[in-house]
Amino acid sequence: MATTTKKKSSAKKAAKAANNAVHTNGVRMHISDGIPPKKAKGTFSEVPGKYCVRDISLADEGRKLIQWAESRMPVLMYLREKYRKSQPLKGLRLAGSLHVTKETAVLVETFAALGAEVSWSGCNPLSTNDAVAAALAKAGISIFAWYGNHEDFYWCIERTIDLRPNLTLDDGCDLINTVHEQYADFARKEIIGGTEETTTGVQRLRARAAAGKLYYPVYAVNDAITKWDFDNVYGTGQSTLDGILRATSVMIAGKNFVVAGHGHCGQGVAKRAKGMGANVIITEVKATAAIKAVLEGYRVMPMDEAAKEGDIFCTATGVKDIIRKRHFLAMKDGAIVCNTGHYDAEINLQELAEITKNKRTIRENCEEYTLKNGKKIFVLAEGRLVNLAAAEGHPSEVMDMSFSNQLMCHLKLAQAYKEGKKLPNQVLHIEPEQDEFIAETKLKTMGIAIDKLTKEQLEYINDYTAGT
Ligand code: RBV
Repeated sequence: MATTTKKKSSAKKAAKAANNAVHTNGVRMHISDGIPPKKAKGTFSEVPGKYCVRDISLADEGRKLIQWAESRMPVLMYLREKYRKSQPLKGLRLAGSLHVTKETAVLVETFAALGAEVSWSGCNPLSTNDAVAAALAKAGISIFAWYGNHEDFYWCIERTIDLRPNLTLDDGCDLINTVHEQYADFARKEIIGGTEETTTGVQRLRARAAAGKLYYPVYAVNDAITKWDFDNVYGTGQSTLDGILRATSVMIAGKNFVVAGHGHCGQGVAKRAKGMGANVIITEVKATAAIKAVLEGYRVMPMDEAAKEGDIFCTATGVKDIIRKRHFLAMKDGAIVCNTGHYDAEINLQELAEITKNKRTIRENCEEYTLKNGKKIFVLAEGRLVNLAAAEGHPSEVMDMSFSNQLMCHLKLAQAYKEGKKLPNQVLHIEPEQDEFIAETKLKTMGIAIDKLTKEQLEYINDYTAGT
Protein backbone atom coordinates (compact mmCIF):
# COMPACT_ATOMS: atom_id res chain seq x y z
CA MET A 1 0.00 0.00 0.00
CA ALA A 2 2.63 2.42 1.20
CA THR A 3 4.82 1.66 -1.80
CA THR A 4 1.98 2.32 -4.24
CA THR A 5 1.24 5.67 -2.64
CA LYS A 6 4.92 6.51 -2.75
CA LYS A 7 5.10 5.46 -6.39
CA LYS A 8 2.07 7.53 -7.21
CA SER A 9 3.43 10.59 -5.47
CA SER A 10 6.83 10.25 -7.12
CA ALA A 11 5.12 9.85 -10.49
CA LYS A 12 3.20 13.00 -9.66
CA LYS A 13 6.43 14.73 -8.71
CA ALA A 14 8.05 13.63 -11.97
CA ALA A 15 5.10 14.95 -13.95
CA LYS A 16 5.35 18.21 -12.05
CA ALA A 17 9.06 18.38 -12.71
CA ALA A 18 8.47 17.77 -16.40
CA ASN A 19 5.94 20.55 -16.37
CA ASN A 20 8.34 22.87 -14.62
CA ALA A 21 11.28 21.90 -16.77
CA VAL A 22 13.21 24.64 -18.50
CA HIS A 23 11.98 25.44 -21.94
CA THR A 24 14.62 23.60 -23.87
CA ASN A 25 14.57 20.50 -26.02
CA GLY A 26 10.92 21.18 -26.73
CA VAL A 27 9.96 20.70 -23.09
CA ARG A 28 7.60 23.37 -21.90
CA MET A 29 8.29 25.25 -18.70
CA HIS A 30 5.04 25.63 -16.83
CA ILE A 31 4.87 28.19 -14.12
CA SER A 32 1.49 26.98 -12.99
CA ASP A 33 1.53 23.84 -10.87
CA GLY A 34 0.84 21.31 -13.61
CA ILE A 35 -1.95 21.87 -16.11
CA PRO A 36 -5.33 22.26 -14.41
CA PRO A 37 -8.28 20.86 -16.37
CA LYS A 38 -10.49 23.20 -18.33
CA LYS A 39 -14.22 23.43 -17.61
CA ALA A 40 -15.65 23.22 -21.13
CA LYS A 41 -17.04 19.88 -22.20
CA GLY A 42 -17.46 18.77 -25.80
CA THR A 43 -14.91 17.91 -28.40
CA PHE A 44 -11.73 19.86 -28.88
CA SER A 45 -8.50 19.35 -30.76
CA GLU A 46 -5.97 19.45 -28.01
CA VAL A 47 -2.32 18.76 -27.31
CA PRO A 48 -1.80 19.59 -23.62
CA GLY A 49 0.69 22.39 -23.16
CA LYS A 50 0.75 23.06 -26.89
CA TYR A 51 -2.68 23.98 -28.17
CA CYS A 52 -6.39 23.71 -27.57
CA VAL A 53 -8.68 24.70 -30.44
CA ARG A 54 -12.17 23.70 -31.49
CA ASP A 55 -11.33 21.56 -34.52
CA ILE A 56 -7.90 21.18 -36.10
CA SER A 57 -9.46 19.88 -39.32
CA LEU A 58 -10.53 23.47 -40.07
CA ALA A 59 -6.86 24.39 -40.58
CA ASP A 60 -6.95 24.49 -44.39
CA GLU A 61 -9.95 26.79 -44.38
CA GLY A 62 -8.17 29.01 -41.86
CA ARG A 63 -4.95 29.03 -43.91
CA LYS A 64 -6.83 30.46 -46.92
CA LEU A 65 -8.30 33.21 -44.74
CA ILE A 66 -4.83 34.06 -43.44
CA GLN A 67 -3.47 34.21 -46.99
CA TRP A 68 -6.35 36.51 -47.94
CA ALA A 69 -5.43 38.85 -45.05
CA GLU A 70 -1.70 38.69 -45.91
CA SER A 71 -2.46 39.98 -49.40
CA ARG A 72 -4.13 43.04 -47.84
CA MET A 73 -1.55 43.79 -45.16
CA PRO A 74 1.43 44.95 -47.20
CA VAL A 75 3.16 47.02 -44.51
CA LEU A 76 3.24 44.17 -42.02
CA MET A 77 4.37 41.76 -44.74
CA TYR A 78 7.10 44.19 -45.76
CA LEU A 79 8.33 44.31 -42.15
CA ARG A 80 8.21 40.51 -41.98
CA GLU A 81 10.52 40.22 -44.98
CA LYS A 82 12.74 43.11 -43.86
CA TYR A 83 13.58 41.46 -40.53
CA ARG A 84 13.28 37.78 -41.42
CA LYS A 85 17.00 37.34 -41.96
CA SER A 86 18.26 39.15 -38.88
CA GLN A 87 15.83 37.32 -36.54
CA PRO A 88 15.52 40.20 -34.03
CA LEU A 89 13.10 38.27 -31.80
CA LYS A 90 15.15 35.10 -31.61
CA GLY A 91 15.42 33.72 -28.10
CA LEU A 92 12.38 35.66 -26.90
CA ARG A 93 9.02 34.27 -25.87
CA LEU A 94 5.93 36.31 -26.56
CA ALA A 95 2.47 35.69 -25.12
CA GLY A 96 -0.48 37.50 -26.68
CA SER A 97 -4.14 37.93 -25.87
CA LEU A 98 -5.92 39.43 -28.85
CA HIS A 99 -8.93 38.49 -30.99
CA VAL A 100 -7.98 35.40 -33.01
CA THR A 101 -8.81 36.74 -36.46
CA LYS A 102 -7.14 36.27 -39.83
CA GLU A 103 -5.36 39.62 -39.34
CA THR A 104 -4.08 38.64 -35.91
CA ALA A 105 -2.77 35.42 -37.45
CA VAL A 106 -0.64 37.48 -39.86
CA LEU A 107 0.84 39.31 -36.86
CA VAL A 108 1.40 36.08 -34.90
CA GLU A 109 3.16 34.44 -37.83
CA THR A 110 5.27 37.55 -38.33
CA PHE A 111 6.48 37.32 -34.72
CA ALA A 112 7.30 33.67 -35.31
CA ALA A 113 9.05 34.43 -38.62
CA LEU A 114 11.29 36.90 -36.76
CA GLY A 115 12.35 34.25 -34.27
CA ALA A 116 9.95 34.61 -31.34
CA GLU A 117 8.34 31.65 -29.68
CA VAL A 118 4.69 32.63 -29.53
CA SER A 119 1.77 31.57 -27.36
CA TRP A 120 -1.69 33.03 -27.93
CA SER A 121 -5.19 33.32 -26.53
CA GLY A 122 -8.26 35.33 -27.52
CA CYS A 123 -9.29 38.48 -25.69
CA ASN A 124 -13.03 38.04 -25.96
CA PRO A 125 -15.17 34.92 -25.61
CA LEU A 126 -16.90 35.51 -28.95
CA SER A 127 -14.19 36.79 -31.27
CA THR A 128 -12.14 33.71 -32.15
CA ASN A 129 -12.32 32.42 -35.70
CA ASP A 130 -12.02 28.66 -35.13
CA ALA A 131 -10.60 28.02 -38.60
CA VAL A 132 -7.85 30.59 -38.07
CA ALA A 133 -7.08 29.15 -34.62
CA ALA A 134 -6.79 25.69 -36.19
CA ALA A 135 -4.43 26.95 -38.90
CA LEU A 136 -2.17 28.56 -36.30
CA ALA A 137 -2.13 25.41 -34.18
CA LYS A 138 -1.29 23.32 -37.23
CA ALA A 139 1.53 25.72 -38.08
CA GLY A 140 3.09 25.05 -34.67
CA ILE A 141 1.91 28.11 -32.77
CA SER A 142 0.95 27.48 -29.17
CA ILE A 143 -2.67 28.63 -29.17
CA PHE A 144 -5.56 28.28 -26.72
CA ALA A 145 -8.71 29.79 -28.18
CA TRP A 146 -12.16 28.89 -29.46
CA TYR A 147 -15.39 30.69 -30.31
CA GLY A 148 -17.85 30.75 -27.41
CA ASN A 149 -15.18 30.40 -24.75
CA HIS A 150 -17.11 31.66 -21.76
CA GLU A 151 -15.92 29.17 -19.15
CA ASP A 152 -12.21 28.91 -19.82
CA PHE A 153 -11.29 32.43 -20.85
CA TYR A 154 -8.67 32.84 -18.11
CA TRP A 155 -7.63 29.19 -18.34
CA CYS A 156 -6.51 29.93 -21.91
CA ILE A 157 -4.61 33.04 -20.84
CA GLU A 158 -2.86 31.07 -18.12
CA ARG A 159 -1.80 28.42 -20.62
CA THR A 160 -0.06 31.15 -22.65
CA ILE A 161 1.77 32.26 -19.50
CA ASP A 162 3.03 28.69 -19.15
CA LEU A 163 5.47 29.63 -21.89
CA ARG A 164 7.14 32.03 -19.39
CA PRO A 165 6.90 34.98 -21.77
CA ASN A 166 9.45 37.79 -21.83
CA LEU A 167 7.04 39.91 -23.85
CA THR A 168 3.27 40.35 -23.56
CA LEU A 169 0.76 41.69 -26.06
CA ASP A 170 -2.69 42.67 -24.84
CA ASP A 171 -5.99 43.89 -26.15
CA GLY A 172 -7.94 44.93 -23.07
CA CYS A 173 -5.31 44.15 -20.39
CA ASP A 174 -6.54 40.67 -19.45
CA LEU A 175 -3.12 39.08 -19.90
CA ILE A 176 -1.26 41.92 -18.20
CA ASN A 177 -3.72 41.80 -15.32
CA THR A 178 -3.38 38.04 -14.94
CA VAL A 179 0.40 38.22 -14.97
CA HIS A 180 0.45 41.12 -12.50
CA GLU A 181 -2.14 39.76 -10.10
CA GLN A 182 -1.14 36.10 -10.11
CA TYR A 183 2.53 36.03 -11.03
CA ALA A 184 3.75 39.40 -9.73
CA ASP A 185 7.26 38.21 -8.98
CA PHE A 186 7.60 36.64 -12.39
CA ALA A 187 6.24 39.83 -14.02
CA ARG A 188 8.79 41.97 -12.19
CA LYS A 189 11.79 39.76 -12.86
CA GLU A 190 11.29 38.09 -16.21
CA ILE A 191 9.08 40.21 -18.42
CA ILE A 192 10.91 42.78 -20.51
CA GLY A 193 7.85 44.67 -21.63
CA GLY A 194 4.51 44.62 -23.37
CA THR A 195 2.04 46.39 -25.61
CA GLU A 196 -1.64 47.26 -25.37
CA GLU A 197 -3.89 47.48 -28.42
CA THR A 198 -7.07 49.22 -27.39
CA THR A 199 -8.45 52.39 -25.76
CA THR A 200 -10.06 50.66 -22.78
CA GLY A 201 -6.89 48.65 -22.16
CA VAL A 202 -4.75 51.78 -22.18
CA GLN A 203 -7.14 53.37 -19.65
CA ARG A 204 -6.73 50.34 -17.39
CA LEU A 205 -2.97 50.47 -17.86
CA ARG A 206 -2.77 54.15 -16.95
CA ALA A 207 -4.78 53.44 -13.79
CA ARG A 208 -2.38 50.60 -12.94
CA ALA A 209 0.69 52.78 -13.56
CA ALA A 210 -0.81 55.63 -11.50
CA ALA A 211 -1.32 53.22 -8.61
CA GLY A 212 2.37 52.24 -8.87
CA LYS A 213 1.36 48.70 -9.81
CA LEU A 214 2.84 48.39 -13.30
CA TYR A 215 5.80 46.03 -13.14
CA TYR A 216 7.19 46.40 -16.65
CA PRO A 217 7.09 48.96 -19.48
CA VAL A 218 4.13 48.81 -21.84
CA TYR A 219 3.71 50.63 -25.14
CA ALA A 220 0.26 52.16 -25.66
CA VAL A 221 -0.11 51.01 -29.27
CA ASN A 222 -3.64 52.37 -29.31
CA ASP A 223 -2.28 55.90 -29.00
CA ALA A 224 -0.25 55.78 -32.22
CA ILE A 225 -1.86 58.08 -34.78
CA THR A 226 -1.66 55.30 -37.36
CA LYS A 227 -3.77 53.22 -34.94
CA TRP A 228 -6.49 55.32 -33.31
CA ASP A 229 -7.06 57.72 -36.19
CA PHE A 230 -7.76 54.83 -38.57
CA ASP A 231 -8.52 51.53 -36.80
CA ASN A 232 -10.76 53.16 -34.16
CA VAL A 233 -12.62 55.33 -36.67
CA TYR A 234 -12.78 53.58 -40.05
CA GLY A 235 -12.20 50.07 -38.76
CA THR A 236 -14.88 50.30 -36.08
CA GLY A 237 -17.23 52.18 -38.39
CA GLN A 238 -17.22 49.53 -41.09
CA SER A 239 -17.00 46.41 -38.94
CA THR A 240 -19.75 47.53 -36.55
CA LEU A 241 -22.22 48.14 -39.37
CA ASP A 242 -21.07 44.83 -40.85
CA GLY A 243 -21.83 43.06 -37.53
CA ILE A 244 -25.25 44.68 -37.18
CA LEU A 245 -26.17 43.73 -40.73
CA ARG A 246 -24.99 40.13 -40.41
CA ALA A 247 -26.93 39.72 -37.16
CA THR A 248 -30.14 41.39 -38.32
CA SER A 249 -30.18 42.16 -42.08
CA VAL A 250 -32.33 45.20 -41.27
CA MET A 251 -32.55 48.28 -43.46
CA ILE A 252 -30.36 51.04 -42.02
CA ALA A 253 -31.78 53.86 -44.16
CA GLY A 254 -34.48 55.84 -42.39
CA LYS A 255 -33.77 54.36 -38.96
CA ASN A 256 -33.07 56.42 -35.85
CA PHE A 257 -29.59 55.16 -35.05
CA VAL A 258 -28.40 56.03 -31.55
CA VAL A 259 -24.64 55.99 -30.98
CA ALA A 260 -23.57 56.29 -27.35
CA GLY A 261 -20.21 57.99 -27.26
CA HIS A 262 -18.70 60.26 -29.90
CA GLY A 263 -15.07 59.34 -29.37
CA HIS A 264 -13.09 57.82 -32.22
CA CYS A 265 -15.10 54.60 -32.33
CA GLY A 266 -18.45 56.36 -32.00
CA GLN A 267 -17.47 58.81 -34.73
CA GLY A 268 -16.74 55.93 -37.06
CA VAL A 269 -20.04 54.19 -36.37
CA ALA A 270 -22.01 57.44 -36.74
CA LYS A 271 -20.27 58.29 -40.05
CA ARG A 272 -21.09 54.92 -41.59
CA ALA A 273 -24.66 54.81 -40.25
CA LYS A 274 -25.26 58.28 -41.67
CA GLY A 275 -23.70 57.18 -44.95
CA MET A 276 -26.30 54.44 -45.18
CA GLY A 277 -29.13 56.87 -44.63
CA ALA A 278 -29.78 56.60 -40.90
CA ASN A 279 -30.81 59.55 -38.74
CA VAL A 280 -28.00 59.60 -36.23
CA ILE A 281 -28.52 60.56 -32.58
CA ILE A 282 -25.48 60.91 -30.32
CA THR A 283 -25.39 60.67 -26.52
CA GLU A 284 -22.32 62.06 -24.76
CA VAL A 285 -20.93 63.13 -21.40
CA LYS A 286 -18.08 65.20 -22.81
CA ALA A 287 -19.04 68.69 -23.97
CA THR A 288 -16.39 68.97 -26.71
CA ALA A 289 -17.33 65.60 -28.22
CA ALA A 290 -20.99 66.61 -28.09
CA ILE A 291 -20.36 69.90 -29.93
CA LYS A 292 -18.42 67.99 -32.59
CA ALA A 293 -21.45 65.73 -33.05
CA VAL A 294 -23.76 68.72 -33.37
CA LEU A 295 -21.51 70.24 -36.03
CA GLU A 296 -21.49 66.93 -37.91
CA GLY A 297 -25.25 67.42 -38.19
CA TYR A 298 -26.34 64.81 -35.65
CA ARG A 299 -28.93 65.31 -32.95
CA VAL A 300 -27.45 65.18 -29.46
CA MET A 301 -29.51 64.34 -26.37
CA PRO A 302 -29.32 62.39 -23.09
CA MET A 303 -29.90 58.64 -23.27
CA ASP A 304 -33.20 59.05 -21.39
CA GLU A 305 -34.50 60.98 -24.43
CA ALA A 306 -32.72 58.91 -27.06
CA ALA A 307 -34.13 55.69 -25.56
CA LYS A 308 -37.62 56.74 -26.69
CA GLU A 309 -36.55 57.58 -30.24
CA GLY A 310 -34.02 54.95 -31.25
CA ASP A 311 -34.62 52.01 -33.60
CA ILE A 312 -31.01 50.81 -33.33
CA PHE A 313 -28.68 51.50 -30.39
CA CYS A 314 -24.93 51.02 -30.42
CA THR A 315 -22.72 51.76 -27.42
CA ALA A 316 -19.11 52.85 -27.98
CA THR A 317 -18.09 54.48 -24.71
CA GLY A 318 -15.82 52.17 -22.69
CA VAL A 319 -18.07 52.92 -19.69
CA LYS A 320 -20.50 50.60 -17.90
CA ASP A 321 -24.29 50.88 -17.59
CA ILE A 322 -24.86 53.13 -20.59
CA ILE A 323 -28.15 51.38 -21.36
CA ARG A 324 -30.06 50.13 -18.32
CA LYS A 325 -33.49 49.18 -17.04
CA ARG A 326 -35.23 52.55 -17.38
CA HIS A 327 -33.90 52.92 -20.92
CA PHE A 328 -35.14 49.46 -21.95
CA LEU A 329 -38.54 50.28 -20.49
CA ALA A 330 -38.70 53.49 -22.53
CA MET A 331 -37.68 51.87 -25.83
CA LYS A 332 -39.92 51.29 -28.84
CA ASP A 333 -41.17 47.79 -29.56
CA GLY A 334 -38.59 46.04 -31.76
CA ALA A 335 -35.59 48.16 -30.80
CA ILE A 336 -32.20 46.63 -31.62
CA VAL A 337 -29.42 47.05 -29.04
CA CYS A 338 -25.72 46.32 -29.44
CA ASN A 339 -22.27 47.31 -28.22
CA THR A 340 -18.97 47.89 -29.98
CA GLY A 341 -16.89 48.84 -26.92
CA HIS A 342 -14.22 46.42 -25.69
CA TYR A 343 -16.06 45.04 -22.64
CA ASP A 344 -19.63 43.80 -22.37
CA ALA A 345 -20.43 46.16 -19.49
CA GLU A 346 -22.04 48.95 -21.51
CA ILE A 347 -25.47 47.32 -21.81
CA ASN A 348 -26.83 46.14 -18.48
CA LEU A 349 -28.22 42.75 -19.45
CA GLN A 350 -28.87 41.74 -15.84
CA GLU A 351 -31.36 44.56 -15.52
CA LEU A 352 -32.87 43.61 -18.86
CA ALA A 353 -33.30 40.05 -17.58
CA GLU A 354 -35.19 41.39 -14.54
CA ILE A 355 -37.91 42.91 -16.74
CA THR A 356 -38.00 40.07 -19.26
CA LYS A 357 -40.61 37.33 -19.33
CA ASN A 358 -39.26 35.37 -22.28
CA LYS A 359 -36.01 35.15 -24.18
CA ARG A 360 -35.20 33.20 -27.33
CA THR A 361 -32.57 33.16 -30.05
CA ILE A 362 -34.12 34.51 -33.21
CA ARG A 363 -31.08 34.05 -35.45
CA GLU A 364 -27.32 33.87 -34.99
CA ASN A 365 -26.12 36.64 -32.68
CA CYS A 366 -29.63 38.04 -32.26
CA GLU A 367 -31.67 37.40 -29.12
CA GLU A 368 -35.25 38.43 -28.66
CA TYR A 369 -36.23 39.62 -25.17
CA THR A 370 -39.98 39.83 -24.60
CA LEU A 371 -40.48 42.24 -21.73
CA LYS A 372 -43.14 41.93 -19.06
CA ASN A 373 -44.72 45.04 -20.62
CA GLY A 374 -45.14 43.07 -23.85
CA LYS A 375 -42.54 44.94 -25.93
CA LYS A 376 -39.72 43.11 -27.68
CA ILE A 377 -36.07 44.16 -27.61
CA PHE A 378 -33.35 42.50 -29.67
CA VAL A 379 -29.84 42.23 -28.25
CA LEU A 380 -26.96 41.41 -30.59
CA ALA A 381 -23.96 39.22 -29.70
CA GLU A 382 -24.79 39.12 -25.97
CA GLY A 383 -23.78 42.78 -25.69
CA ARG A 384 -20.20 41.93 -26.63
CA LEU A 385 -18.35 43.75 -29.39
CA VAL A 386 -20.75 43.23 -32.27
CA ASN A 387 -18.08 43.89 -34.92
CA LEU A 388 -15.96 40.93 -33.83
CA ALA A 389 -18.66 38.62 -32.49
CA ALA A 390 -21.10 38.92 -35.39
CA ALA A 391 -18.69 39.93 -38.18
CA GLU A 392 -14.94 39.53 -38.72
CA GLY A 393 -13.58 42.57 -36.91
CA HIS A 394 -11.88 45.42 -38.71
CA PRO A 395 -10.80 44.94 -42.32
CA SER A 396 -7.27 43.70 -42.98
CA GLU A 397 -6.26 46.95 -44.69
CA VAL A 398 -6.65 48.98 -41.50
CA MET A 399 -5.29 46.30 -39.17
CA ASP A 400 -2.16 46.44 -41.36
CA MET A 401 -1.23 49.73 -39.69
CA SER A 402 -2.33 48.77 -36.16
CA PHE A 403 -0.38 45.53 -36.23
CA SER A 404 2.69 47.11 -37.83
CA ASN A 405 2.70 49.33 -34.76
CA GLN A 406 2.46 46.25 -32.56
CA LEU A 407 5.39 44.63 -34.31
CA MET A 408 7.57 47.74 -34.25
CA CYS A 409 6.97 48.22 -30.51
CA HIS A 410 8.00 44.65 -29.78
CA LEU A 411 11.10 45.13 -31.91
CA LYS A 412 11.90 48.19 -29.79
CA LEU A 413 11.41 46.27 -26.55
CA ALA A 414 13.63 43.46 -27.83
CA GLN A 415 16.32 45.86 -29.00
CA ALA A 416 16.38 47.75 -25.69
CA TYR A 417 16.68 44.43 -23.87
CA LYS A 418 19.52 43.22 -26.09
CA GLU A 419 21.35 46.52 -25.60
CA GLY A 420 20.92 46.21 -21.83
CA LYS A 421 18.75 49.36 -21.66
CA LYS A 422 16.10 49.41 -18.94
CA LEU A 423 12.94 51.18 -20.04
CA PRO A 424 10.85 52.72 -17.23
CA ASN A 425 7.89 50.75 -15.84
CA GLN A 426 5.45 53.16 -17.39
CA VAL A 427 2.93 53.46 -20.18
CA LEU A 428 5.20 54.31 -23.11
CA HIS A 429 4.27 56.54 -26.05
CA ILE A 430 4.83 55.74 -29.67
CA GLU A 431 7.49 57.93 -31.23
CA PRO A 432 6.28 60.16 -34.13
CA GLU A 433 8.93 58.56 -36.40
CA GLN A 434 7.15 55.23 -36.11
CA ASP A 435 3.85 56.78 -37.19
CA GLU A 436 5.56 58.58 -40.07
CA PHE A 437 7.26 55.41 -41.24
CA ILE A 438 4.06 53.36 -41.12
CA ALA A 439 1.98 56.05 -42.85
CA GLU A 440 4.58 56.60 -45.58
CA THR A 441 4.97 52.88 -46.22
CA LYS A 442 1.19 52.43 -46.29
CA LEU A 443 0.83 55.24 -48.84
CA LYS A 444 3.57 53.69 -50.99
CA THR A 445 1.80 50.34 -50.98
CA MET A 446 -1.38 52.14 -52.04
CA GLY A 447 0.50 53.70 -54.97
CA ILE A 448 -0.21 57.20 -53.70
CA ALA A 449 2.44 59.91 -53.88
CA ILE A 450 2.34 63.13 -51.87
CA ASP A 451 4.20 66.43 -52.07
CA LYS A 452 7.40 67.32 -50.20
CA LEU A 453 8.18 70.69 -48.63
CA THR A 454 10.85 72.60 -50.52
CA LYS A 455 13.85 74.05 -48.65
CA GLU A 456 12.27 77.51 -48.95
CA GLN A 457 8.96 76.28 -47.58
CA LEU A 458 10.72 74.67 -44.65
CA GLU A 459 12.59 77.89 -43.92
CA TYR A 460 9.32 79.82 -44.20
CA ILE A 461 7.45 77.75 -41.63
CA ASN A 462 10.37 77.97 -39.24
CA ASP A 463 10.82 81.73 -39.64
CA TYR A 464 9.34 83.45 -36.60
CA THR A 465 9.77 86.90 -38.16
CA ALA A 466 7.68 86.16 -41.26
CA GLY A 467 4.41 88.11 -41.44
CA THR A 468 2.07 89.77 -43.90
N1 RBV B 1 -9.47 44.59 -33.66
N2 RBV B 1 -8.81 43.61 -34.20
C1 RBV B 1 -9.48 43.26 -35.30
N3 RBV B 1 -9.62 42.13 -37.40
O1 RBV B 1 -8.11 41.52 -35.91
N4 RBV B 1 -10.55 43.99 -35.43
C2 RBV B 1 -10.56 44.85 -34.38
C3 RBV B 1 -9.02 42.22 -36.23
C4 RBV B 1 -9.00 45.29 -32.46
C5 RBV B 1 -8.94 46.80 -32.63
O2 RBV B 1 -7.62 47.23 -32.84
C6 RBV B 1 -9.51 47.35 -31.33
O3 RBV B 1 -8.66 48.28 -30.72
C7 RBV B 1 -9.71 46.12 -30.48
O4 RBV B 1 -9.89 45.06 -31.41
C8 RBV B 1 -10.87 46.14 -29.51
O5 RBV B 1 -10.85 45.01 -28.72
